[in-house]
Amino acid sequence: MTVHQIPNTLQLDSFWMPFTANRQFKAAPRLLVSAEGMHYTTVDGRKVIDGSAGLWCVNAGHARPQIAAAVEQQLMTLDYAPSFQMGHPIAFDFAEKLAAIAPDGLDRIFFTNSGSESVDTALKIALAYQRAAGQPTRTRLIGRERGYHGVGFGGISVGGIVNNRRAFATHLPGVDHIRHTHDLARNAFSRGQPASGVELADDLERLVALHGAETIAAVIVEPVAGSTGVLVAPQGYLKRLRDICDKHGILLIFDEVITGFGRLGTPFAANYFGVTPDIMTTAKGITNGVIPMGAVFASRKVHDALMTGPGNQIELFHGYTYSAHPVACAAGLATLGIYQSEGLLTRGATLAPHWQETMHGLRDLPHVIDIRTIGLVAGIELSSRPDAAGARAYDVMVDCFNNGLMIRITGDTIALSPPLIVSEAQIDEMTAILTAAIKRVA
Ligand code: PXG
Repeated sequence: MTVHQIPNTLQLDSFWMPFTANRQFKAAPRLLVSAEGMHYTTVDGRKVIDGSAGLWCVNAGHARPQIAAAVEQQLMTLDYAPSFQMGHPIAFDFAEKLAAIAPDGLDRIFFTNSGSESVDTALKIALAYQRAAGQPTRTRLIGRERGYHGVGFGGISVGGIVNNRRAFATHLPGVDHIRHTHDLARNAFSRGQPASGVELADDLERLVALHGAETIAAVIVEPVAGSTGVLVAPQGYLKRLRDICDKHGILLIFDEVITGFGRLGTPFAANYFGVTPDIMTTAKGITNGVIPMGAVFASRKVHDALMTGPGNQIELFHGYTYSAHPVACAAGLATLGIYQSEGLLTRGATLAPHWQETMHGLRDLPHVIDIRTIGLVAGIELSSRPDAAGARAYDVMVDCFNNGLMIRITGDTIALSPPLIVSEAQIDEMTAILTAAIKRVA
């Protein structure tokens, strides 16, 4: 792979970086210039093992030639084509192939360009569905505390992370939240689904009692929340949520932006938990992260309710210039091909025992107050320094990076979610770097 020379004149001022402490970063930048397989290479030529699959998206590992070839060929064949009142075969082909691996019956696919757009699309589909189904008073959307659903106004309204909300005063009206399921007192050091907390699903009954079911359109939750600190749904929780939704005519939306495409060792979290939502949002791994894309999977019930009225009318007034972008579809088809030929959508299940054992082996390190594992995900929560929430995990992240491992942090929780091609030896290597970092950081 070519290592690009960074000109000495490289200026960092103009790029206003997303979700980054810009001034801190620019004072001591961490620059990545190439990637292959499980590794990044830094600007100073160091190899860094990818413990986070980029941002939870590079599930098949970096620089896959099949994807690059498919993208190049597509660029030279049909580089762009609209999907409004026009179509191109590769979009239909990709949708059919996604439908074939979708959880039970979620086989109607709406393309977007990101997780945030998938969330906004899913919320809009839910509202449109209720209206079409003759329930126009169902306009209320319910999220969950500590939920992360991207950064659109819909997503931050149903989301439950205070920093993503407090600076932006305007939220969708009528939104409410059920309680989060994180409970260190009862569930610390859980492997897989925590044993306690099924009753937290009953919080939805509380909101039904408060607002009236006839005002509620949909509930959106992450089956496993990633960016809010690896929070796994307790045993029985999602099934109970499903039952309460069914009882009250509320749609259930799973946000599978990080859990989709093999992260838990099953194609989707819906498969892992054996609970099927009405709508599922995806992005990230859909194209191995290499071309922006997202997709919303809807049930026939939801889709068909909107396929009414005169045939010449647009059924859903929604879509993006780049919905079903042909190059993204090409990347997605090639990605799916790799997932299937290499068994990556279920490989996490094979690796999970080693992963779990290794990660839980860190429990006696200093400051570790919890470890949570499921599939190929781990959250390692550190106690916070007094008056400096997040600082300890940040220092661990920097130490890891300087010693050859990329991780993600949120608050004082370290999140690991490597590409699904990771070997057991690489899991051990990552663990060794992380162990040394946690020991070094006071
Ligand atoms: N829903 C969920 C559940 C997500 O995790 C989004 C929506 C938004 O996706 P886009 O593509 O609009 O960013 C996400 C994104 C992290 C991290 O390190 C997580 C995300 C994004 C960036 C970093 O935890 N999740």
